[in-house]
This record gives sequence, C-alpha cells and structure tokens, in this order.
Amino acid sequence: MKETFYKDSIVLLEGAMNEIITRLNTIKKYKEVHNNRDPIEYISSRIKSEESMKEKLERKNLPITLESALTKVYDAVGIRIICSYIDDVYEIVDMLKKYNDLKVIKEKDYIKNPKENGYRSYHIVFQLLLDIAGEIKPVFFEIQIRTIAMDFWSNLEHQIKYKKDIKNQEIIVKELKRCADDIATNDVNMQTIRKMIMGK
Ligand code: 0O2
Repeated sequence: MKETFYKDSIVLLEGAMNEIITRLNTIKKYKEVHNNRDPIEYISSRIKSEESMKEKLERKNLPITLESALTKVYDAVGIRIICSYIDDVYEIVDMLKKYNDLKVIKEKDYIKNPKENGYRSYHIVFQLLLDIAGEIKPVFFEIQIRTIAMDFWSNLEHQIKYKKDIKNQEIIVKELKRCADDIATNDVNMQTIRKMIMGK
C-alpha cells in the first residue's frame, strides 16, 4: 500500500480519482468530436500526501486522524482542470454539476471573487457515491478549474508557502498581485478576441 496514513481507504480515494478522470477524458473526446473543440487543455490529479494532509489538519485545528482526513478536509483527492479561456471554466462547472451521482458540498468562485493575494480559480468540492460491488461508499474530492494563465501564476505563488526566509517578500507579494491582475485582464482580452474571431 502506497499511503500508510490513508490505510485501506486509499483504495476508495484512488477509485474515486480514477472514476472522475475517466469521465473527464470522455468529455474531452466527446467535445472534440461533437464541437470540434475540447474546452479542457489538461487535467492533473493527486492524492494529498500524508505530510500535506497532516499539515492541513493541524492548520485547521482538526484531529490528525484518518476520519478527519476523509470527512472534515475535502481534498484528499484533488483534480485540476486547466482551460484556455474563462468561458471554458464555467462550461466545465456546468457540465460537472449535471452528473446525478455528484453532490456539490462546497463551491468557491475565486475568479469572480479573487483572493486578496490575487489567487483566481474555481473550486468545487463534490461527494461521489462510489459503487464498489454494490457497496456504496461516499468519497469527497476537490476540483480546481482555472485558465492556463491562472495556473501559471498559482504554481509560482504556491512556492512562497514552502520557502522559508524569502528575501524581499513584501516586494514579491506586491509583484505577484500586480501580475495576477495583469493576467486577469489578459484572460478577459483573449476571451474577447476569440469571440470576435468566432464572429460571436
Ligand atoms: P496544497 O498544498 O495546494 O494542497 P476552507 O474552505 O478555507 O476551509 P480550503 O480547503 O483551505 O478550506 O479551501 P480552498 O480555499 O478551496 O483551498 C484549497 C486549495 O486551493 C489549497 O489547498 C490550494 O491548493 C489552493 N489555494 C487556495 N488558496 C490559494 C492561494 O492563495 N494560492 C495558491 N497558490 N493556491 C491556493 P491547500 O491544502 O491549502 O494546499
């Protein structure tokens, strides 16, 4: 077994992750065939590492137990969907919400309401009722959907979290915020130009 902290439950987490990835890959192919355009650029996924899960439980003042990792924190399974355009993000959100076996638990639109540091992304926590040979097991997972530009920004910004004693932190934070705002403007501009090209 890969993850000792999750014990046998790793099977459920990996099962849910694989199931959702399969659906997303089917959506990709379907859209390509029927719309001549796939709104998803790429998909990544991960099971939260034991270290990162324990750190999160501690940060949220939750007991460091398997039970809280599976039921109090919702991103043991994390899936990221990267799109070219902002409209694609919302198209995917709508598509995901149409699955009858997915229940929305939590939803945050950090694109319409960016975080103070400039972070933009659409987050949804779903509960999937995983059917394992007739036994129904609920599994939570978090999907983050964002544009390529938002993803580029957040990958760089994320490094601040893990790097200690950063020199010029104040300037970096300010510059990152400026870049986030520039990126947001350009995402809107790119979307507008695309619509003009498409004659919409
Ligand atoms: P890691 O290391 O990426 O896994 P809450 O609703 O606030 O109680 P939560 O889960 O903190 O619970 O909510 P939220 O805001 O949906 O954040 C979940 C994840 O989004 C984070 O996971 C990050 O991956 C990402 N995220 C949120 N805010 C930021 C940000 O300001 N910058 C970047 N780069 N990523 C962010 P983790 O577990 O915190 O971290």
